[in-house]
Amino acid sequence: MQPPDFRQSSVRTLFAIALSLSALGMGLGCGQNSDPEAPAAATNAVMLKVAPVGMVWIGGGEFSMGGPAAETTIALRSSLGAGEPMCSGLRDGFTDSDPVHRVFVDGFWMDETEVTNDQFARFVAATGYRTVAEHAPQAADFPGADPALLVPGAAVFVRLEGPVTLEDPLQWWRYVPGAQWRHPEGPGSSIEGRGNLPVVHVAYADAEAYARWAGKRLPTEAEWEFAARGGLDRKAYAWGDVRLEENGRWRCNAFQGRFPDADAALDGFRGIAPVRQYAPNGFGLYDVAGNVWEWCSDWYRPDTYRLRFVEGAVVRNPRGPSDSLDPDEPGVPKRVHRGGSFLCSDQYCARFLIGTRGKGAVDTGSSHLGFRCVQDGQSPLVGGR
Ligand SMILES: [Ca+2]
Repeated sequence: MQPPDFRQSSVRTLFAIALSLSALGMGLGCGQNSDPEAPAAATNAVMLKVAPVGMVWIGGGEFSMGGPAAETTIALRSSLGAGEPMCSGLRDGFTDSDPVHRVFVDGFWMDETEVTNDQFARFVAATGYRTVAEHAPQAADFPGADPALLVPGAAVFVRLEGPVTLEDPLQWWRYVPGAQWRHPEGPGSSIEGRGNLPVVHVAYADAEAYARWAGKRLPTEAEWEFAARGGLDRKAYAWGDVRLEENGRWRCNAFQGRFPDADAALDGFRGIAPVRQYAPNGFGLYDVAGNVWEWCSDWYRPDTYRLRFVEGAVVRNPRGPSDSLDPDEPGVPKRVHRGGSFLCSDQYCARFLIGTRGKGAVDTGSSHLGFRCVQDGQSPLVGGR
């Protein structure tokens, strides 16, 4: 039996277990997180004349969205040794990112990197914002729970001392009381000296709040993929069809070795890397594969691409379905994640493949999930997109 993907679980699952509750599917009750001190939404209608700091212009255009191609999946599957664990997508196909279809997106600005701890700290200092992970779960959402256990916290990837079977991700994911963006591994950990690392433990509302404050917004899934492909068409990765390592040069921060206990860190990093450690893609964007997952604004459904596919048609500026449905956790509202994380490998989760998709409950941050923002505006290019 192949392991479930952590993307199929939510912090609800982790927290319910932490409370010894049979409360799967019940909310933490803090997903709304309407901080009265949060700044009002900023308009995105400003017509920009110069490049916003830390952003690059992504000229709009048409592209093939989704994938990977079947031959890529087959080739990666065959590259794994007999009996070696295999990413469920490689084994069964990445069904939720199929079929590949033509999409057009207008131009936009995009953050060169994932939002860092330093950047998020400036937002919090300016607004007093408190993230979802800093709010205690509401007793009303966990009837019968010991009030002493209703404490703020977040899902943390914990390092194991030896090999485990891969059926149960709760062996390496724990709900850690006190874990939040300032304390990524829990109380006692800090972001001191980690200002240039992507911020983590951000729920969707947290990412949205930051984006509003910054006068930006979160990307649609189509914008994210168009940008992440960097102008390459129908390629497996953001850098083309070559693998993650070529002649000793690594392309992104992922996981090498036996998952989840023996990360060989051949790419230079065990865990999250600072931003800008690997070559940017063709549009000048860093870390669109690996490092941390990134929130997109689309609701997640596995049938999105199938429902909007029309042979020969081009879908313009899709914004995703009007609601969410994940058959693995019905009733849990989820948004799309993209890009994979430092935990990705062909053995467990190969979703650093650029066309593939992730998903996550909107009230769930974790220690391998961050975001970057986009901003509407006008092309800085004379006479062009
Ligand atoms: Ca790594």
